[in-house]
Amino acid sequence: MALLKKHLSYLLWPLFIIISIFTITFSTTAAPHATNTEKGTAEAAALLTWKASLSNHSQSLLSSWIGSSPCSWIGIACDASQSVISIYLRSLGLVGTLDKLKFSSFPGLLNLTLHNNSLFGSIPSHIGNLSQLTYLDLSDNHLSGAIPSTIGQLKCLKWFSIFKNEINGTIPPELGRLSNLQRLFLYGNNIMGSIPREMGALTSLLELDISWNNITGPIPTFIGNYRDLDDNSTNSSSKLSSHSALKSIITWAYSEPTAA
Ligand SMILES: *[C@@H]1O[C@H](CO)[C@@H](O)[C@H](O)[C@H]1NC(C)=O
Ligand SMILES: *[C@@H]1O[C@H](CO)[C@@H](O)[C@H](O)[C@H]1NC(C)=O
Ligand SMILES: *[C@@H]1O[C@H](CO)[C@@H](O)[C@H](O)[C@H]1NC(C)=O
Ligand SMILES: *[C@@H]1O[C@H](CO)[C@@H](O)[C@H](O)[C@H]1NC(C)=O
Ligand SMILES: *[C@@H]1O[C@H](CO)[C@@H](O)[C@H](O)[C@H]1NC(C)=O
Ligand SMILES: *[C@@H]1O[C@H](CO)[C@@H](O)[C@H](O)[C@H]1NC(C)=O
Ligand SMILES: *[C@@H]1O[C@H](CO)[C@@H](O)[C@H](O)[C@H]1NC(C)=O
Ligand SMILES: CC(=O)N[C@H]1CO[C@H](CO)[C@@H](O)[C@@H]1O
Repeated sequence: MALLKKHLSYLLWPLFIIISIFTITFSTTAAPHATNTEKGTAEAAALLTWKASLSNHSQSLLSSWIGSSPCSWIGIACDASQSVISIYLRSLGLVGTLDKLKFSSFPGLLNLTLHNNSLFGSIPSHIGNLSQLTYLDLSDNHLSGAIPSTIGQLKCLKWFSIFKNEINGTIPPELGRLSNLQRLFLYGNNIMGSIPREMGALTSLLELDISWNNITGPIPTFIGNYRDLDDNSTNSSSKLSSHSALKSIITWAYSEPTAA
C-alpha cells in the first residue's frame, strides 16, 4: 500500500480515496454480511423448495418457514456463522419425498433427523453431498428403493438409522467406508442378500441391528469386532471375538416376525 501511494500522481489521489472508501465499506460491513446472507439465502431457498414439494398439510406444519433467515425456523438450527447445522423434524406428520431437498446447499449440515413422518420415494443418491453429516435418521417412514452407494461418501457419519421403512435391494459394500460409524439400524425393511465383506472395516461399530429383513448367508466372521450375537438361526457364536467393542448385533439372519 505504501509503495502504491508513493507512485500515485496527485491526479489519481481522489480516485484512490474513493476506491479506498469502497474497499473499506465492503470489507468491514457489506462483504462478510453478504457472505452470511448469501449462505442463509441459498439454504433458505433449498428448504423452501423442499417445503413446496410436500403435501399441503405438511406445508402448514412448516408455517414458520418463510423469508430468507432459516435459523429461526422450526426444526432448523445454525452455528455462529448462521450456517444450517441441523434439520430436526421428528414425528411431525410430514408427507412427501426427499427428491427436492437439495443436499449440496447444506455443506455444514451435521444432523438430519426425519424420524417418524410419512416420507416416501427413495433415498436420493445426492445425499452423498452432505460431507459433514454425523447423524442421519430417516427411520419410521415409507422410504423405498435401495440404500444409495453414495452413502459411502458420508465419512463423518456416526449414526445411520433407516429402520422401519420399505428399503429393498442389498446392503451396498460402500457402507464399509464409514469408518466412524458407531450405530447402524437397518431393521424392519426388505433388504436382502448377505452382509458385504467390506463391512468388516467398520471398526468403530458399537451397535448393529439388521433384523426383520430378508438377509441371508453365513455369519460374517470378518466382522471380527462383535460379541453377544443374538442369532438363533446359525450357531457361530464360538467364532466371535471376545475382545470386541460391538455390544450387540441383533438377529441379522432370517428374522420373520414369528413370535412378535
Ligand atoms: C393444495 O392447495 C392448493 C391451493 O390451495 C390446491 O390447488 C391443491 O389442489 C392442493 N393440493 C392437494 C394435494 O390437496
Ligand atoms: C409418530 O408421530 C405421530 C405424529 O405424527 C405421533 O402421534 C406418534 O406418537 C409418533 N410415534 C412415535 C413412535 O414416536
Ligand atoms: C443430532 O441430533 C441428535 C438427536 O437429537 C442429538 O442427540 C445429537 O447430539 C445431534 N448431533 C449433532 C452433531 O448435532
Ligand atoms: C425396490 O423398490 C422399488 C420401489 O418400490 C421397486 O421399483 C424395485 O423394483 C424394488 N427392487 C427390488 C430388487 O425389489
Ligand atoms: C427372501 O429372499 C428369498 C431368497 O431370495 C426369497 O425367495 C423370498 O421370497 C424373500 N422373502 C421376502 C419376504 O422378500
Ligand atoms: C433365541 O432363543 C432363545 C432360547 O430359545 C430365546 O430365549 C431368544 O428369545 C431367541 N432370540 C431371538 C432373537 O429370537
Ligand atoms: C452349537 O455349537 C456348540 C459348540 O460347537 C455345540 O455344542 C452345540 O450343540 C451347537 N448347537 C446347535 C443348535 O447346533
Ligand atoms: C456439489 C456437489 O457435490 N454435487 C454432487 C451431489 O451429488 C451428486 C450425486 O452423487 C453428484 O453428481 C454431484 O456432483
